[in-house]
Amino acid sequence: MRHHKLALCGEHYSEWFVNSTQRAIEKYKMFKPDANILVAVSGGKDSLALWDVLARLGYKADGLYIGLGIQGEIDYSDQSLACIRNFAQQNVPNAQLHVVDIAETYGKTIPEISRASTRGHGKPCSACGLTKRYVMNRLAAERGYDVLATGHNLDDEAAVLMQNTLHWQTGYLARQAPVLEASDGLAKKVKPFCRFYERETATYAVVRNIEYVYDECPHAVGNLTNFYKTLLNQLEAESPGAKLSFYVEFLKARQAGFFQAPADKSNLHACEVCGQPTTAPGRCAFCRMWNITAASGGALISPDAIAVRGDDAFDDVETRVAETVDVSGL
Ligand code: Q46
Ligand code: ZN
Repeated sequence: MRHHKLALCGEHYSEWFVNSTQRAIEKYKMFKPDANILVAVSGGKDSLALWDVLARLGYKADGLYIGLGIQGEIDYSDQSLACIRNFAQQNVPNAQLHVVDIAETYGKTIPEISRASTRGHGKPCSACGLTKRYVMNRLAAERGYDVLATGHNLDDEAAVLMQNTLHWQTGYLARQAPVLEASDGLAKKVKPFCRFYERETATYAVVRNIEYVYDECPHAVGNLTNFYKTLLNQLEAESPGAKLSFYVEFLKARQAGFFQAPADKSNLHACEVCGQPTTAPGRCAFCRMWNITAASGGALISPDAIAVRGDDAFDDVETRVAETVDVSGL
């Protein structure tokens, strides 16, 4: 770790990583020791490492996997779920894993709904982002979680920061933070790894023998965020520590009040179909994209719609239903 001037063996690296995460949790007041945490897991190194670290720190942290139905050359979604289930059995045996399969729950995969809606525009990322945000918020609220944790690392945050800065998106800059407090029915969101370089989370995953999906989602290839990551990596190679400084100094400026969020929250109201907060009149963007109406059933993710699975759940990797897996009995 050049920028920290540290050289550690595997065991001490792991200890340093876990302790640094706890310091970030405390520094940014992410959650208290008794918080009920929902970790959004994709099958990649960051989110699985995060779930692992939170469990090792003694937090009560469950997982949420959203099956997007993205295959590509590597069967991306199936591989991701298999890695997550394997990880959950071995590393967090007392936790729960919620699996929401989008095609089973809403009738189409993400690529299919993207093609069917005007949000497609070639890549399904817009439809995907909207759907993931919705499902995460809604499941966190319906299952009574205090906070939603994601595995965003410093490289992710710095790339988004660069993108928003180059376009002076002051509203987005005001909302880019390690902690977004709960408001108007939206879950509190935290990013405990926001100060770790991507190579640091990857090293932790390797040191802990965590098997994760190495490949990115096939739709991530060539996206703008990756372009900014490449630029920032060039900067970092010339000036070690530049990424961390860019992000941390931004957080200080933000804290000092340099960026103001637009006061659009006052326009939030409940979607007339699903009840989730929205600024759109009538139905929220999610219900409109998925063409969900009161007549078509409305609340598709509800505690009743999620079956609690027994011990055989992990034998059925092809399961396509929204489910909650209790891994404590394995
Ligand atoms: S948005 Fe786009 Fe990601 Fe969804 S379709 Fe894949 S690349 S997974 S973070
Ligand atoms: Zn809605």
